[in-house]
Amino acid sequence: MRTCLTGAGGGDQCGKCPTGLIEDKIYSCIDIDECANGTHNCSASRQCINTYAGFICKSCPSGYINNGSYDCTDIDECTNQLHSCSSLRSCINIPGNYTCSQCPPGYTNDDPYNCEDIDECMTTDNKCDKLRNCINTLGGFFCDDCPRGYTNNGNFSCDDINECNSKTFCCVSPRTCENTLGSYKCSACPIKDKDAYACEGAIEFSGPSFVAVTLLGIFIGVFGITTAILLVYIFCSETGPVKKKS
Ligand SMILES: [Ca+2]
Ligand SMILES: [Ca+2]
Ligand SMILES: [Ca+2]
Repeated sequence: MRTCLTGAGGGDQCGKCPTGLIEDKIYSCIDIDECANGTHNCSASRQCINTYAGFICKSCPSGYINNGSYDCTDIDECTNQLHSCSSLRSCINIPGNYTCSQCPPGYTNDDPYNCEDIDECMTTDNKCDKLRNCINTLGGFFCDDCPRGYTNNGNFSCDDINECNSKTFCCVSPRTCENTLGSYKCSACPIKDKDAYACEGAIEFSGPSFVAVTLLGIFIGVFGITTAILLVYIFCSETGPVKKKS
């Protein structure tokens, strides 16, 4: 490996060692370990591997691609569509890897890539009035409409309808309307109740509510008296006091 000058002995008479080799004590050339002595130029992410009369840099770790013989370049997984972030999360490129942005409100971030809906109806986030059913949706929830006899008060609560004030009751005179939560009732008859609305012996609609008079007048004109009375009866059954289960 070492060329001596013609006719010369060893020592200074011999030529220089080739690149990557160094002269030892007996005038021969031995390998330099560039990895051990720090004279290699592999980047920090590429491991140095010593070879005879040289060295090589190991391939870049995952998340990087080789940039020439010594360096690495980060792979941008976001712009190259190599990521697994769900459509609800943005891809964020970082050296050697990528990460996904936080999930929008209403979802958990337990999974690094996907978002899982929070069932607010099963948590303390459920602010629905007990009269309104909580309906879970992806990313949120809502409260179902209030039951009969109530109106929605905002997104969560219910307000009782005062049927007596709104004149939508069906009590027949002499019975008067008394508002209750979710309904109304007709005051007690002096002698005997006929049903929920009238007294025994009273003439139907002889002193009816505003609604009954109005409806009856309209319905008689349109449908004739028999059908009209039936329609008013159905209206009162639908909107009147809730029948108690016996
Ligand atoms: Ca990256
Ligand atoms: Ca939800
Ligand atoms: Ca009421």
